[in-house]
Amino acid sequence: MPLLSPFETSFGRTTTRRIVLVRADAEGFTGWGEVTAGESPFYNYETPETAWHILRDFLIPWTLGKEWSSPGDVVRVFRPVRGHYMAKAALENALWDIAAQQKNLPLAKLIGGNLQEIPCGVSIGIKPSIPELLESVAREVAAGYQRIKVKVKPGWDINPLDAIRTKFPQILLMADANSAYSLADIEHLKEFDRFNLMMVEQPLGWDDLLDHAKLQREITTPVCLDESIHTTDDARKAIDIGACKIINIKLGRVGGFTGACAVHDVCRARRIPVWCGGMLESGIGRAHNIAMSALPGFTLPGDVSASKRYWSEDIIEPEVTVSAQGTIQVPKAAGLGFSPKVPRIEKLTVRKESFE
Ligand code: OSB
Ligand code: MG
Repeated sequence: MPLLSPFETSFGRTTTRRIVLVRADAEGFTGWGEVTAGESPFYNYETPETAWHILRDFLIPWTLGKEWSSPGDVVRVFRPVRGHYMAKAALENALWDIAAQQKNLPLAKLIGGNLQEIPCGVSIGIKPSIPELLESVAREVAAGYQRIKVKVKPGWDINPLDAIRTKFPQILLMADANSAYSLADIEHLKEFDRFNLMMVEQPLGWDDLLDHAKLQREITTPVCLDESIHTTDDARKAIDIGACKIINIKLGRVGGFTGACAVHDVCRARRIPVWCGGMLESGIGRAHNIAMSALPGFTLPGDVSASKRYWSEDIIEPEVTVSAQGTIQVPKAAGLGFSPKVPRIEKLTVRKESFE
């Protein structure tokens, strides 16, 4: 699916998404899940190809033809596969979609989410120039988004943040570095403190906790972890050593709804706010993100935004829309609450494999 405009982070530029969808059929119901891995192993080690392999050769054979009392039961069965959280999440989440339809409940309700609407922010990529960045911020603020996140990297940080703060002194603003810095940059990162940022996301190593704790002791801006958090153990350790004050939860990165709810619970018990991250998802992953964001600990605006920011035409109907107040309504219908547009999905399909 070609993105309407390229999205650039400290690790690279995405122009077209290559997405693996999982369709699961059980007892007359159909559930959908999305592998949120990037096209290249630059955010984490997973790609659509690794997910295809792990799903085809391990997770699907272990799931097919079995009886499950809850979709969360697959987590235990998937455990022998180390990591590969995004592959696991796609299949587990498709089963959650089925379970919600079977129980005639909105997916958000089934996982314990009660929010009727969720607060939304946007993630703005690295731009060719500061005027283009400011134009983009102005457009999203005017659209009503409650929080602006900008991608930063060495050479694209102080100046863009300064320009945004000068023009928009009041907005909720944060920066995401996707692991572009190291502890050697600590004096430089201290300069971020003057921009009154809500948080700085994953400034250091993609799998690091300890250095983030050292950094957090030296800066006033709260550190938020993204890449480093996959499990409740990761979250507990990060919080205990002071590596972060906020956690971004991505369904794919934590292996699906069971993991996401568990990380959410650990954070909530320790009064660590969480928010829903995004991976440039199609409507299917986006619908799952909306359901997750209805959990009570998701108190900060997330990176879940309108379909039309990404796609000329999404693969679900209705498309995801955002109100002028920067909120998305959590669907009240059973299951995902959005219908996959199967003919459009078929048209976009370049490879398909069925297992019975
Ligand atoms: O770090 O949050 C991230 C996109 C791809 C990979 C990593 C990240 C992102 C985003 C985009 O920030 C969020 C979105 O709009 O989906
Ligand atoms: Mg991030």
